[in-house]
Amino acid sequence: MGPFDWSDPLLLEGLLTEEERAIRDAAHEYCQDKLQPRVLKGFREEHFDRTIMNELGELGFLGATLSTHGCADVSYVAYGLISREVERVDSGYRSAFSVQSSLVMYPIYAFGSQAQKDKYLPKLRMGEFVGCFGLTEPDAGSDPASMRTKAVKVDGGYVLNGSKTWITNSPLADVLLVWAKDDAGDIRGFLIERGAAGLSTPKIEGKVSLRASTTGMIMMQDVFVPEEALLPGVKGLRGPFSCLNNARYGIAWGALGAAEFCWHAAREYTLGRKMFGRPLAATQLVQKKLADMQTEITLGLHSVLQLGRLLDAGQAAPEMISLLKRNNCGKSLDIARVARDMHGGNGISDEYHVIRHMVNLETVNTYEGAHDVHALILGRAITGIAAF
Ligand code: TGC
Ligand code: FAD
Repeated sequence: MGPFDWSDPLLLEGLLTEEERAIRDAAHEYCQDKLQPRVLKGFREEHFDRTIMNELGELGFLGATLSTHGCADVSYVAYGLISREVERVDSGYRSAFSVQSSLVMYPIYAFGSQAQKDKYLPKLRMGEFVGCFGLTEPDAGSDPASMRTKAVKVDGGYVLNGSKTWITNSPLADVLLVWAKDDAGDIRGFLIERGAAGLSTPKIEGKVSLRASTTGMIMMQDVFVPEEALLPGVKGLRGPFSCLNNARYGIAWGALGAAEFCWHAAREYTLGRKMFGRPLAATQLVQKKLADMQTEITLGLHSVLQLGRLLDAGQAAPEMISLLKRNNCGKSLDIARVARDMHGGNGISDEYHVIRHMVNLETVNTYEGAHDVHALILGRAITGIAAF
């Protein structure tokens, strides 16, 4: 029999390639050295530091799975490992990484014209431009097919009217990918640039979750965009959902990074904290909680590694992504809540970080398809009946 590593029980490390380990190590070092020291201020002041995008760009992390315009062309597993390291610090920082990579660069790469790719990908890759993804509307969240935003064909382009809400980075974005219905009622993607007349992007204030990430609306009143703003390569919900596949996969890794932070923090805290004359970690209840966390994190990590390998081999199905987005977010949220409890009163202080992860994971469990909506996607696959 071999040795047992409590922090990597089923030896995930040995299943990664040398390149994946190197990327993971670079991401870990950057996140711990440069992001962790900034996160408390960002969270307290509800502020996203824009320079983080430039830093992520310089490291080659933005749009890293893409293979043109200087992008790094790394495996989906490597992309997941970066996501895990970023979210080990904060889900809001991982949001910025996901949106730019999977929800803005990927659709331009997959569905854009050559001119759109040449114009936007180099700038987005370096974080010189920030992008955002506008799908959700005030009355169309889980059911984006019911969106009201319209793009009416006019001479030389389109006129857009409507509103999007809960849009990560919309107040900062230089380029906004907005999904709207055309004259035929088909959903199409439009790249709107900041400064377009009739466009505004108010910030949503007062979030209790994901405070280190900027979230806003996109208001469009007779916004004219030229013909070249239309993403030519896709029509229908397949467009936004194809992007969501990638982002949801990254979140399935990322949420576990936050859970790992909480698990390690709970272990250290209960080893150091003495109550009734002995460390809390010497009690059966605490050890059971730590063992439950270890078990769920380990199962989640190995599952998402397998999913990454399937994506790299072109064999993944959207339902597989739903299964793990749902499981890993839900389990991570449970772990963060238990870790918060194990810290006692200190657990509600942001200086211990667990409550920040806990409130962040509430959003992560909801966006990119709410926990129950992914159950319904799986339910449809199991029964053949859509129960939405
Ligand atoms: P449905 O009939 O299932 O499908 C319509 C068309 O879309 C195709 N499709 C997919 N294509 C690729 N990948 C997928 N995962 C796909 N799922 C569906 C499908 O084949 C069909 O194509 P076609 O050619 O036959 O028309 O559509 P529905 O309206 O019944 O969908 C229901 C449901 C619940 C599955 C869907 O609406 C859903 O997933 N809702 C959740 C909404 C959501 O996830 N919103 C996310 C907004 S973005 C966000 O949250 C970003 S947060 C970012 C951050 O900060 O990290
Ligand atoms: P609703 O759809 O109203 O759902 C409310 C509840 O009802 C949920 O629990 C849901 O599971 C449940 N429910 C819904 N339908 C059913 C059903 N048929 N049966 C049973 N239960 C059901 N969107 C973007 O487009 N781009 C972004 O960048 C983005 N960033 C976000 C950032 C933050 C901080 C947040 C909070 C959200 C963001 N979103 C973004 C929006 C996010 O995707 C939506 O909030 C999410 O899809 C859920 O939609 P909703 O909020 O309208 O909830």
